[in-house]
Amino acid sequence: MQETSRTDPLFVAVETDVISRADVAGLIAGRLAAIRVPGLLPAARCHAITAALADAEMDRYDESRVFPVVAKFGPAINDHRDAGGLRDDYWDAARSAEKSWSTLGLADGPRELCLAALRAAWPDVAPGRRQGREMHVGIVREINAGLQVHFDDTAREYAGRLLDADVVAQLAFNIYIRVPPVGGETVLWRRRWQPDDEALRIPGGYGYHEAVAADAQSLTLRPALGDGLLFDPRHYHTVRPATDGRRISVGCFVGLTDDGRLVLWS
Ligand SMILES: O=C(O)CCC(=O)C(=O)O
Ligand SMILES: [Fe+2]
Repeated sequence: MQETSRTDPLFVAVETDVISRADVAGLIAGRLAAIRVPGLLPAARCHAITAALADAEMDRYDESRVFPVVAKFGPAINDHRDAGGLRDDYWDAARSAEKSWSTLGLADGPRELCLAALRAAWPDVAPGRRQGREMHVGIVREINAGLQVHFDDTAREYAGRLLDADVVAQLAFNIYIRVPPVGGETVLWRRRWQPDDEALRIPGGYGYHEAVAADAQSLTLRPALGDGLLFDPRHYHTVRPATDGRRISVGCFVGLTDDGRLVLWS
């Protein structure tokens, strides 16, 4: 008998000049795997941000959990998660990131960059709120050595609701403001977490051995400078190491609320 390997025709990326409402809806509905926006941010603006950041103090994700190391600017919810909740030091980190960014002399902060990218598609977009407080939006990450294979799903990672709103779908959004000449690809797999996957967890880490996605259809996306990328982070995904150069992005999570708004957080 002849074996044929079948692929899901819906697990594809669309390329567009501006993110449209239909594409965001399609991504959430599972009609698409990713939305790529080549040149979302002009090269000159990417260079201006990375140049200004050279003078800023970056910190790192908690190195006991996030290895290889990932440098960042601004808080990441997962570094402040405790017993399914968000520790108060998240808010202190958010305030100090905003203060420190304001000294860089740039027109737009990471919050505005993320909001602006989505506003054309979805005018009703705003930072999410938790217990009445506005979440931090826009984390700058330098992921030179790659990521562990992982998924992001706030509904699983936080007890109850992270935000005051009911988030019915979550997306991940990134703009690449510096890209390496080789490596640094984002890989998505057509596979979501299943209970048995826990056997393949990386001890102490945030991710899984790549075998977790073995045999699943995959999509490899190589970001170019200024590109935007939106995908469903419940699909297992990773970033391949940059063998040379630096890979810096500005990104956030995007939630669709039960009343049809988009809310952002980092
Ligand atoms: O940098 C990327 O391309 C993806 C990073 C990631 O894991 C995420 O945004 O959830
Ligand atoms: Fe992720």
